Amino acid sequence: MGSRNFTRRALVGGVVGALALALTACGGGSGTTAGGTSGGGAAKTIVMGFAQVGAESGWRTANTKSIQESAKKAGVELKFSDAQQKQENQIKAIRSYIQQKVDVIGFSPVVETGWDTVLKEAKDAGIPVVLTDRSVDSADKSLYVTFLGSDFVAEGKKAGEWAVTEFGDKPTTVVELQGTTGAAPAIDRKKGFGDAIASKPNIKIVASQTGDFTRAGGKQVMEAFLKSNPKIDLVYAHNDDMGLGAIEAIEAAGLVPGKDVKIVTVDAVKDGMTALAAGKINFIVECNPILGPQLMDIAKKVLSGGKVDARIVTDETAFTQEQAVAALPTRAY
Ligand code: GYE
Repeated sequence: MGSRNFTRRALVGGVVGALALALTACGGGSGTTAGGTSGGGAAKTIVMGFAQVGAESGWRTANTKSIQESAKKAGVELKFSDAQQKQENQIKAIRSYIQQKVDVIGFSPVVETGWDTVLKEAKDAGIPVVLTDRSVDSADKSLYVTFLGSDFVAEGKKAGEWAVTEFGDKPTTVVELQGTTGAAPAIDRKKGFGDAIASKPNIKIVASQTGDFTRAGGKQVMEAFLKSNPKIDLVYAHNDDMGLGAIEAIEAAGLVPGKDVKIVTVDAVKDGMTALAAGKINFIVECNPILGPQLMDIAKKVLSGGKVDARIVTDETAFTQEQAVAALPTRAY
């Protein structure tokens, strides 16, 4: 239970390729690297198609860099596409990877719903799909090999628990900047936060709207929130970028971010951590974008007939201002 074995399609790349794959598959146990059997010159380079969400945030930039760098390091040939946060572009990219007969597809779905058809096409073509970062809501779990990424509900919960500690029994008005509508991290971070403050009727979300995970979106929505809400105690932004946009709006309104209006965000990318260290953000829940090395390991394992867990959760923490000051000098992203 909890793990899956994806049998790779046979005869890909002709007889030589099939032989190389058969060799790696027979090797089975530890120490075997898919496509990396040395000797006999039959090594086959793994080709991965990666369907990325876009370039909407600092988190995404770090994630893309991690995937590209670790592919290079692992000797994986990467075909990369940026869908500009559009589902139709991701579907096109996946279809083109299927047509190109890549060995494995890595995929970070912009929204949760609507993937069954294209995932079925990949499955029918014998191409394993590894979900990274965000998940899909498909009932048929055989449509993908594993989901590697964060527990977004837990992240939202950490943000909410911080709010409960920070504000206690004081009447508190919260505005929420949601991530992309329909995206797993937007749905789950909303839920986790809501659960954490459920027992505190004094902490009220008075407005909640999407800022699409972007700085410009966060700024724009925050401007509107400031106009229609006379007193805002806390901004809960589903990512650092929207929190950074909110800072601009708060300052433009003549208020002091971190003091007059407190801010809690998720991600802990460099710009967010810098604002936290400066006291403009009050607390950040970490979301780890460095998924590349694990993705490459999973691809190799799956293609050599190995088993991988159906769900791989990344390790994460959270930061106060003091912790951000201490962490910043060695922060990689
Ligand atoms: O938090 C946000 C990005 O899916 C975890 O997407 C990711 C989120 C991340 O745009 O900054």
